[in-house]
Amino acid sequence: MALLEELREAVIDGQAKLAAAKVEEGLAEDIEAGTLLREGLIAGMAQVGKLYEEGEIFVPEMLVAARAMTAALGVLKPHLVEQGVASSGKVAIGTTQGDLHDIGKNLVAMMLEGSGYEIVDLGVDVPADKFIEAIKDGAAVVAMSALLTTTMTNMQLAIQAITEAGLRDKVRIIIGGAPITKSYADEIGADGYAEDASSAVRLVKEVLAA
Ligand code: B1M
Repeated sequence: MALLEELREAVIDGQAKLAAAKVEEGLAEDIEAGTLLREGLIAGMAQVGKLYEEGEIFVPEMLVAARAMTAALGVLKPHLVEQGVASSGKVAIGTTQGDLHDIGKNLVAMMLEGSGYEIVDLGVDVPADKFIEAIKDGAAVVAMSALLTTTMTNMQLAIQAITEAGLRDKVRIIIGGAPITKSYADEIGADGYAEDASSAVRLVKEVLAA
């Protein structure tokens, strides 16, 4: 579909206004929000990652692509959320220490918020003590995101710190992000792993019911 191709190109070229306009155009044409997200925005960003790996683009281009994706996500947000799913529970979410990637984390937060959870967004580069504070403030779930192989290990350190603070049995801890796997979640003692934002919503429901 031409519009999805144009949306991917707008993200790859870092054209924020155009990306947002293409999402609006897609919605007006009744293209599903999930399709615009997966086949437009996420596919465009995957291509950005590939171009970076191949040395065709550099960090500044990745950054403008991220801005374009964020702008387009802002338009998409009200259409992504599930309507009227009554659910309770406070979820503290953050990107792990040393890691500045926040698009995936924001997407997960957005979908959880739309499913009725109260979100405490701790932002990026979140040290263990911030997660601990959030648990003390009543977060029932801690969701950690990592995009770098060098920062995913900080998830384990955060879980250790939460355990040492005597809070491990008060909270469910779930993790996600491109380098994360279920076996890594098991290895570091997390309660679950979600591959994408919609599975994160299902996972939160599951861990809170367990
Ligand atoms: Co960075 N970067 N980056 N980057 N960047 C990657 C991750 C990389 C794979 C690119 C590459 O080499 N192909 C690579 C990591 C390599 C590795 O560790 N193996 C990389 C690198 C190397 C770096 C720097 C080190 C580059 C440098 O400076 N030399 C640097 C590190 C900075 C730091 O964090 N300390 C860096 C910087 C940046 C930017 C700032 C320029 C920018 C981020 C801007 C921002 O986020 N605001 C950026 C970007 C944009 C990327 C890529 C291109 C795109 C990431 C993204 O937003 N994807 C990325 C390549 C790629 O992923 N293909 C790359 C879209 C997003 C929707 O997907 O985040 O995977 P994702 O989230 C998904 C799932 O993973 C899951 O759900 C989301 C929705 O489906 N999920 C969760 C995520 N978090 C979850 C939490 C959960 C559950 C599910 O909780 C339970």
